[in-house]
Amino acid sequence: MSCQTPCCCTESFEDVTKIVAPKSLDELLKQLEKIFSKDRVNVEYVTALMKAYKSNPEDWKKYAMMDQHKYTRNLVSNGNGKFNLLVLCWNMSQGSSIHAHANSHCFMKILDGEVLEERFDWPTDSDSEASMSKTMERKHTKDTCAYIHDKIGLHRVSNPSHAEPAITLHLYSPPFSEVKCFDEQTSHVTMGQMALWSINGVKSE
Ligand code: CSS
Ligand code: FE2
Repeated sequence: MSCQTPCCCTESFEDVTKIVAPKSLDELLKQLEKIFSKDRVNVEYVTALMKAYKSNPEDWKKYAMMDQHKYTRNLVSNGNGKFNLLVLCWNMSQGSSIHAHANSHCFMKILDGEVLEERFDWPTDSDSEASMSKTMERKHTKDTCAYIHDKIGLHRVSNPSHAEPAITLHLYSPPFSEVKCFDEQTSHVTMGQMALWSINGVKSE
């Protein structure tokens, strides 16, 4: 059984004070594989571990493929089936829709630039045509790590800069390929595909 409640895992089955900062993205991935081989997810520990890795473009540049029209998802690893690790590239002013996370854990570490996260409540009635209510907005800066789960709410992520791209590292566990997307004005739901722009540094067809 994996833990379904994001905030219940503060027991010290992994001790945050004993984190050894990963010296590279590869090292981070190895530590993540070990952690996620267990059935429980310690949100606090994974957040701290992803934060402890100091972003080095040499590690992730092969995954950083930008597109002019839409942000890209670039698969780094499928985490032995336990998680997907992706580099997302946000060109100037690009952003996601408002979306959920298929009941998975979502960790987002900033590798370069800054992103804006806007959080929303789940609509109470998606047939009501009511606009969605924003609960929070926050900028995330380089080397910080954010976390969200459906139990916390919904969010939209964007690169607010008109001058600099932003690069983020996302871990989704369990992995998923479809997400619920929401229209801000009407709360209407559509399904979105988590299409991959590249896999292991190779552009998808
Ligand atoms: N879930 C979004 C990115 S923000 S977590 C996506 O992959 O499109
Ligand atoms: Fe998200």
